[in-house]
Amino acid sequence: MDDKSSGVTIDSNTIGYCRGAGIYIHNASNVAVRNNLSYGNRIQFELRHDDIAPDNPIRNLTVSNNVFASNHPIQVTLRANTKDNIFTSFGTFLNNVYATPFDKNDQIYNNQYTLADWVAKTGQDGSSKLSPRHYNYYQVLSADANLLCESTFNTGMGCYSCWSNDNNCNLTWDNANKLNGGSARLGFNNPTSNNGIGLITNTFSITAGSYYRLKLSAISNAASASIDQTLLKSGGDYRRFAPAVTIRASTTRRELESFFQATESATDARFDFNMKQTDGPIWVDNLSFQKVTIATANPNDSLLFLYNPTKAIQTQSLSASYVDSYQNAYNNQVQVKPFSGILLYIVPTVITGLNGNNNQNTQQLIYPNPTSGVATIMIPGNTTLKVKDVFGNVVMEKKAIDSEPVNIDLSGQGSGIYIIETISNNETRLQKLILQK
Ligand SMILES: [Ca+2]
Repeated sequence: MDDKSSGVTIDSNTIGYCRGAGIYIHNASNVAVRNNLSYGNRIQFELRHDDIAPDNPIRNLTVSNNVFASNHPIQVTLRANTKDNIFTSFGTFLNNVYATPFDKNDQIYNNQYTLADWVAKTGQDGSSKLSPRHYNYYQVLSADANLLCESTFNTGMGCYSCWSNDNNCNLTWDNANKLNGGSARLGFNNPTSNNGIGLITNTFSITAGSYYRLKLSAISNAASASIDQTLLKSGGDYRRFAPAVTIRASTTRRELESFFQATESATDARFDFNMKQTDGPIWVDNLSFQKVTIATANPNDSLLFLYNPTKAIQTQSLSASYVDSYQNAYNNQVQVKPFSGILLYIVPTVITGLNGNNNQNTQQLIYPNPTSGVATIMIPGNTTLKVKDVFGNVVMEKKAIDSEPVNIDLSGQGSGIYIIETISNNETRLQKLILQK
């Protein structure tokens, strides 16, 4: 809806794969946006008020029962840029789904803010929901050692330091089990203003073009604390070696994960975590920065986007278990209404062990299966995983330390059946994985 539009209803549309915004409200007011599915666009829903029609701010919208779903980390689910920034006057928002299935941090608004931040800004959307499922866009195939001098903070602070504009930062080791045992507490003495404050790591080497994964657990005093994560040169011009990634900590613990691709090689890189004094203190734990080899996900392995362009209900059979944006389950088929779309999210299916020894408590999940190359396997920690061909030859072996998804890349192997053998607590389990290239 462009300049000075008013009195329009946008109802029951399906919009997908646009290079710009799926639904765009530009200097318009009194618009109802309801029952739409906006998926896989560069921006799913955008509100903009600018100098083209400065006297026509975004007002009296009714935005309800829409699904705004991104299928790539760079896509924006919700964007609002307005001249007056009077978010509370945008109108009524309720029962929407803001889905970022490939962003586990659930940063739905301008890719920096959570749904809770949006609710706080607008007073709306309190009934709205996030993605019913999350998937790894960056599938980690292997990870090198932690480049940071401390990870667990269980015995001290290692070699971290802090900075602030007014030399009042206060970095202390907190052993009060704020996260997991000891943690790093970044605060300040006598807050001076809204000046920045930062946590600085040790220096390490990085390689141009390589990917790196940053993981941390965080909790903050503020309901929504903005943290800019910056990979930069330690000293000199302090130039950045990758675009900064902003994450949000809150009063409830969050597990945060970000990926960076180094733009150049350096032996003096470091990480800074920058925040505002007014958002502090913040506690950080389980911090790691690792060089990783990755594959990127094909969204179509996890998400099924269907559109029915006919006047009759269409029935689509399903080869896997799915849920829709509202957590409704679909196992064998889904019916799509005339001229309507639906977005389904795959639910990893349990593969019955070939030895018939499945224990309900330790079921292992694998998806996609069949796979065209990379598959993700959910296994408990301390597990050795072997991939064997049908002749029993080991084509890959991995050791999982943590209880986190393990990704295997079989794109260099031939199509066919592979056996996934996992050994955990002296129990050997076998699963079948089909590779279809
Ligand atoms: Ca700890």
